This record gives sequence, C-alpha cells and structure tokens, in this order.
Amino acid sequence: MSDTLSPIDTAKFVAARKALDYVEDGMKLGLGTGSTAAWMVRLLGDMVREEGLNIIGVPTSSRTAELARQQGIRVVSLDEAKWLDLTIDGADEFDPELNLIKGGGGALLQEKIVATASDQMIVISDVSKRVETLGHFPLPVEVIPFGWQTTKALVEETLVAMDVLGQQSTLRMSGDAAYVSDEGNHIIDLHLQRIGNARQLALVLNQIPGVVENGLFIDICDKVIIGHGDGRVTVR
Ligand code: ABF
Repeated sequence: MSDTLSPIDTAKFVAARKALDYVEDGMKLGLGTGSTAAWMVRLLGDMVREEGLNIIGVPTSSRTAELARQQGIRVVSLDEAKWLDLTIDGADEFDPELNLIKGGGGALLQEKIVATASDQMIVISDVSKRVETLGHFPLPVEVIPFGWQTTKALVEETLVAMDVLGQQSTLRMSGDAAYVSDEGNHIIDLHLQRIGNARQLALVLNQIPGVVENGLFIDICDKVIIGHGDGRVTVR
C-alpha cells in the first residue's frame, strides 16, 4: 500500500503501522488526532475486523471518534474507560528528550488528558518533526473565549517577562471566524522559534487565568516511532 504514497505519507503510514505492534488484545487505547493518527485508526480497524481483537478506543477528538466508529472500533468516553493501557498519537515536534509540541490539529486539550490517563504514550511521526529544540512550530495555547484578548495580552506579557524569543502570538482562525475546539475554546498560536525552557514555559502558561492548556507535552511521551520516506522505521 505504501508504494503508491508520497514520501511524507509513506513515512506517516509506516510509523502508524509499526505502532500497532504494541497493541494487544483486550487493550483500552487512546486514539490520537491528525493524519498520522488517522492511518493508525484505519489500520487498527483492519486488525479489529480481520483478527477479531477486543479493543476499546477513547478518541481525542470528534474527528477521530467518527473515523474510529466508521472502522468498527468500539468507542467509549474516557470517563467510561477510566484508565488506558496505551495512547498512540501524532505530534508537531519532538525533541531528544521526547518532549513534544502538539495541537497543530486543534485537539491538544483532549490529547493531553487522554495521554496523561494512559500507562504509556507512543508518538507516531514522520522524520521532519524531529528537532533539537522545540519551538519552530508555533506553540498552541487553548484559551476560553471569555476575555480571550485579555488572556492573549497576558500571555504575551508573560513571554516578555520570561525573555522568550519572538513574542508574537496569533488567534487561530477557521475561515473568517475564530477556530473553536471540541471543548468550545479558542487557540492562540505562539510564534517563538526556540523554547529554551519548555518545562518552565508549560507550567507558567497554565497559571494564566483564561488559559486552559498548552501544547507542550513534557514527560508524557514514552516512545517515538519515526517513519522515513523510504519506508524505514526507527524507534526512539
Ligand atoms: C495531532 O495532529 C496533533 O497534536 C498534531 O498537532 C497533529 C499532527 O498531525 P499530522 O499527523 O497530520 O502531521 O497529533
């Protein structure tokens, strides 16, 4: 199947396929969001249908919930599942310590809650997302709509106080309107270029009233499966 794909899609596909080596019958799985995670959900659906695996899936977005149901995967809420064996999700960037930026797809809040409620989190990624230092990809911050401009200003002030490079921030749009997440919130993207102390920034951002969550995933990811355009896979 990967023969007909572009190099980038081949990389995503092979990473997603490799992740299924870690799936066992009877597992409760967190199902990520994004194009790489969508490959994983489709391939998991094949496994469930062909091998009769008993898998319970907790999706990280309404998009993934719909796809998983279409694939015949049993979908339950996190509250029903309570705790998960494994979450498999994509990312926007990962560094050598396996810290991540996530949320480019707008689902960071549910993604972080689900990954944190899992014994293990595996990220599936094409090789282009590997970086030495996080921050080139804009860092998403989910904020409640009430007073979002004030929250945005406070976030910018905080970045200045922390001396984080490139303090520009933008409200994420969907056409002419502000993007609205599955939880009814907006997203502010921080264009930082380089995040020197991601752990500290993640903590400080979440102290600002109006901020619900940020896209820095620190000490959450256990393993990254990296797909390459030539079909090779490496595991970190
Ligand atoms: C989700 O989808 C996100 O956290 C990340 O923003 C995005 C990655 O998308 P893709 O797999 O399409 O590159 O995993």
